[in-house]
Amino acid sequence: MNKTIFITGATAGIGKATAEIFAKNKCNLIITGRRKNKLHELAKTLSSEYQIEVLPLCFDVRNKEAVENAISNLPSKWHNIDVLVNNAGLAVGLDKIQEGCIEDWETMIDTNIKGLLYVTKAIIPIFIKNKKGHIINIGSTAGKTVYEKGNVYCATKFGVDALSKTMRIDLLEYGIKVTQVSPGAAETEFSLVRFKGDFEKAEKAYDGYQPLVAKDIAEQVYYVTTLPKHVCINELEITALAQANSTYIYKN
Ligand code: NDP
Ligand code: 8X3
Repeated sequence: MNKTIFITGATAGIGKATAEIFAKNKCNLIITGRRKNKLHELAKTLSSEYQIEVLPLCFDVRNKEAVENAISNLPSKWHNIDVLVNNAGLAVGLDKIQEGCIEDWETMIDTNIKGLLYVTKAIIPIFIKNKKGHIINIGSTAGKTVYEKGNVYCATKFGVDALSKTMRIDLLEYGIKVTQVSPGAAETEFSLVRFKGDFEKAEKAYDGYQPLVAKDIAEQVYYVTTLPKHVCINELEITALAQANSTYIYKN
């Protein structure tokens, strides 16, 4: 039977590439994001190209009621979810702590931590009922080593790291897998969002080295779902060849 994969933040970047690779492998998809047009366009393309079923759900992960409504109203044929990919997330701003913008901080905390928790809380009962499930949290190298001006974004990804580890422990008794996939710099819309639409600044983030692309991460997300039932990868950290961690990138 085809697997069903629930992916948050599938309108761009890593989430979109993840949807594409699972679609290629004949999985049915529930894809989410705030940009309705992009979401519906992707659903249409993937369902016709790969003859799979795709359910687009448009909501903001920061909106607790919207998350609960979307998931509690899933048609029964969509209850057989195998994998949740908690991917929706962002950095907003790159400022020293003393110069940071509180609104930016709140957006990151509300999306990267609280949003991930709302979605996870709504999906876990389905996994427990089905006696199977796999949660894949997209962390970051920023959740392993802090860097200058990374402050609140790093804090949210350190938070995701702690949540991934504790989810793994708490869900042991239900046989639910938890994997954290922690990418380094990947060229997506991430920097454009971080720099609030400033293309020049966004492009500079990838000057002088070859960064990862979304597909590099998506392939690893797919890989961790292909292992035997008794095998769980708890953690994968993936960087470009030129990047050792958050602070060391070899640039020419
Ligand atoms: P993109 O900006 O390309 O994609 C982010 C996705 O998240 C979009 O689909 C966006 O959809 C969705 N999203 C953002 N905020 C919300 C929200 N409030 N509600 C619902 N969906 C939301 O970035 P990436 O693909 O690079 O980022 C994906 C994940 O990877 C993030 O968690 C990021 O922190 C992490 N990451 C990225 C790295 C990188 O260098 N690119 C490295 C390490 C980790 P929409 O706008 O339509 O809502
Ligand atoms: C994204 C990678 O280094 O820009 O999580 O924070 S970084």
